[in-house]
Amino acid sequence: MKLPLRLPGPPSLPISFSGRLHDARTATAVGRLLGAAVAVCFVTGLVSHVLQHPPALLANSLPSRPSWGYRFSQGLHVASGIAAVPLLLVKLWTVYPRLFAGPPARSVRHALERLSVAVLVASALFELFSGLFNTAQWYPWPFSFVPVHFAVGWLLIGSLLLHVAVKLPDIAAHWRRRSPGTLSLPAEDATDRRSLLVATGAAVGAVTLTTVGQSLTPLKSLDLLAPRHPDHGELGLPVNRTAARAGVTAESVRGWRLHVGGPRPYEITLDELRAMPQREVILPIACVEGWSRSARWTGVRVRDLLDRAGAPEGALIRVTSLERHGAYRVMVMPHTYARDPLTLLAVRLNGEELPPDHGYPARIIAPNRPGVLQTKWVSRMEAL
Ligand SMILES: Nc1nc2c(c(=O)[nH]1)N[C@H]1C(S)=C(S)[C@@H](COP(=O)(O)O)O[C@H]1N2
Ligand SMILES: [Mo]
Repeated sequence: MKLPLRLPGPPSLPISFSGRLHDARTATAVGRLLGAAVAVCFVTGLVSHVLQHPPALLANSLPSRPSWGYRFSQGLHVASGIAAVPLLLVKLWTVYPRLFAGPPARSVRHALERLSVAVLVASALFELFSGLFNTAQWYPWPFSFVPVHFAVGWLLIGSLLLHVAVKLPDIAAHWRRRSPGTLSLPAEDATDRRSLLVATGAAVGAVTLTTVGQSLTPLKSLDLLAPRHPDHGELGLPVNRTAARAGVTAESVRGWRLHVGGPRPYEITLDELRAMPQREVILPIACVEGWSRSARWTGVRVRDLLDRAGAPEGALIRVTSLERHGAYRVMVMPHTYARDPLTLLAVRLNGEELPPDHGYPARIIAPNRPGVLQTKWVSRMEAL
């Protein structure tokens, strides 16, 4: 059946949309799923931001456990963002007649409401697509991804809360299966709505199953649409930035020494580092872009290296890479990570000497930290 859509009150609409399922009931049903996905994405995004760029207050007290924490939260961030894409498209399809309904503004209140919806739609599209492009390491824009994605995230959550508040009466009326009184819709539409929701659920299931294997490794064989496959890469671990791209050459690692700064600074060669007590840990690399993979690392505990330099227990540690340029050349490590017995300066990966692309001669591996902070080609460590 045709369902004419008309907004109440004068003046009458210059355009009139008609069609099925462009109604509040469908919009609410899809909207609550989308809202849940966006909420999960926002919270896990905040976790990621705080772990990567800790505010001064938390700078030296972030938890290094659970060791899989970041892997889990970032996997969820990317999975919920991907799941939100089909949900957003269906939601926009259900409401688009209203987006183009005239007149543009009936009152100041109405104008503000439409403005907030415009901000909501624009920020949602921006967040989901910029995030999706980021998982593919594709940056077709002139700005820096992290600060802009973070700022627009707040815009999105703010306009979403405002939208939910404005629509609360509609949401309340349509939340449960049976719409009360005049709001109830003909039976044929209920079947259509069910089909639409089933199809939407199938789309969400399909995009999730074909991408989530990039971090949920038991499902890695289904990983058809994910930009990364967790198995691809030397020694079964993906490589983001190769030694060649970082400008780290055989020349630049020749005669490598590790400088450890503190009250009793010292330098050691790779052979001396290998002669120190070696530990083995199983820890994941969890890239902010969504892929993650566990591996077996062997090396010296960072805290043993620091103790030898007399570094104070609570000091922040600055780690510097051989790499000449690049945003991840210098990394600061809170003492909670530096003192964790799982945190190593690793020299071996999965039983083999570290290959150049994985950070030869030595790299950091720490629990519950974003991949970008697992510094490769380490040359210097100092207590601040
Ligand atoms: N020095 C340095 N270390 C680095 C990077 C880098 O660009 N330079 N990339 C980081 C990123 S983004 C990730 S996800 C991890 C894991 O990348 P890998 O698998 O290429 O080692 O290494 C990190 N360590
Ligand atoms: Mo990364």
